[in-house]
Amino acid sequence: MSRRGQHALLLLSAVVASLVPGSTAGVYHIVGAGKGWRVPPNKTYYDDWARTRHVSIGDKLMFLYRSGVHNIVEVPTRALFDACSMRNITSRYQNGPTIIELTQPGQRFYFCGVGEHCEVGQKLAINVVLVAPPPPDTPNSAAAATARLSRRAGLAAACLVAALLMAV
Ligand SMILES: [Cu+2]
Repeated sequence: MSRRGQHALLLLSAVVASLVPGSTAGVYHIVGAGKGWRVPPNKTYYDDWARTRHVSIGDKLMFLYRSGVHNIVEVPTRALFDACSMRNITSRYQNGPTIIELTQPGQRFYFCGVGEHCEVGQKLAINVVLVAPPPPDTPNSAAAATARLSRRAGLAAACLVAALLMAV
């Protein structure tokens, strides 16, 4: 990807982050930030990214990649994840970009099933935590409206990023 493309992606990540209030569920996390979902520059790239994120139930992971170049497989255990083993896949996604909604607490394990991409670090382990309920005095209608707005903004940003990925 060109430098310009990377900068635009970073900018869009920031835009998405700023549109989504931190206290409500439904935050979009662009996996790998400006790099998207690809063979990373180093083996700990996605680990390092995950460490900076607080991911809770109702949030979405956005994997930005081109169909056919990368994919996403999910495995149920750390052992399978560590071994990049596709013997027991629970989900597979291959039409990029992919948005995965996180509906359960606990560890989730994803990696790319193409070639040796997992072995060189295209893998993501993420811990999904329960989010505290909103304070009782929060007006429900306002919270719901905010959530709807966030979702729309996130989707719009995802479409923009996807278009950008195809263009560069
Ligand atoms: Cu890949």
